[in-house]
Amino acid sequence: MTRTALITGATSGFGAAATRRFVAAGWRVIATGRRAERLQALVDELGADHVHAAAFDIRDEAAMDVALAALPQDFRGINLLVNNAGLAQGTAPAQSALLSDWRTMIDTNITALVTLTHRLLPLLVERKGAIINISSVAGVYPYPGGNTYGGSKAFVSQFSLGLRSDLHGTGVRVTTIEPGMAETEFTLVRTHGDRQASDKLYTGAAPMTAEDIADTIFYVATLPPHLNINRLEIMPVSQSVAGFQVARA
Ligand code: NDP
Ligand code: 8X3
Repeated sequence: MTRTALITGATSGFGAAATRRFVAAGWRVIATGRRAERLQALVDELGADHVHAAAFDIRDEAAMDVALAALPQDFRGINLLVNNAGLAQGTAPAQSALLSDWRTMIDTNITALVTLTHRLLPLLVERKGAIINISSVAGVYPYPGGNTYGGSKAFVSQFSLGLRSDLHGTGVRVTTIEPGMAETEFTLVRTHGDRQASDKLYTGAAPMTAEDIADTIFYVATLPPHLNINRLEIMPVSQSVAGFQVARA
């Protein structure tokens, strides 16, 4: 039986790679994101039988409802929700960060994620489906400039564990994936479009690729139904966690 995944943030990075990975395995994918032309390119590449493009700003609750109501019949039986859309904005310390950046991260990484999850939970329970939430190592380990981004991802990880508790006995699986550094448009977005800064971060660092994370998402989604990975932390070998810092007078 063909299974259907709704993957948010499919216009780029992990979401686009995951869309390709799931379709290659015969799934149908509802691909979301704001950049409609990129979603259309996925439809053109992978076929309208396999990909349905739903272009909307995930922070816009009314637009989300319109998109869900407009799903074609073949794409209505959602088995898997991949909450991937998200972003970091800024690398400044908290005391000089922009409040508008913080609000954008909270609205996208937290509020939109819980809203979509709330909308789809009844269907996922009915279908004994699964939820995969994309968190980050930034939600587990603090680093300078991580402030609200890390906080928003800590929410995602803890929300996932809470969902798992509440969904006990329903057969619905919930996993949070906590990736480290992966080369996508993430740093371009974080730096408000600084290509040099993005290239500098990844050059020579052997970061993970979007395909690495897509494969991980697919692995989690296709485990035997009696297994649930609660949280999965994954980093490139080149990245590790450093210790404490001490300020001296
Ligand atoms: P990209 O910037 O390449 O992709 C982010 C995706 O999120 C895009 O498709 C973007 O679509 C979508 N998105 C962002 N804001 C909105 C919005 N308001 N409405 C709809 N869609 C939105 O980054 P990644 O693929 O790297 O990031 C995917 C997830 O992985 C994020 O949650 C990120 O925090 C997380 N992550 C990334 C890591 C990394 O090192 N790359 C490591 C750990 C976690 P569009 O702009 O078209 O709307
Ligand atoms: C982003 C991962 O390592 O850049 O979520 O903080 S990292």
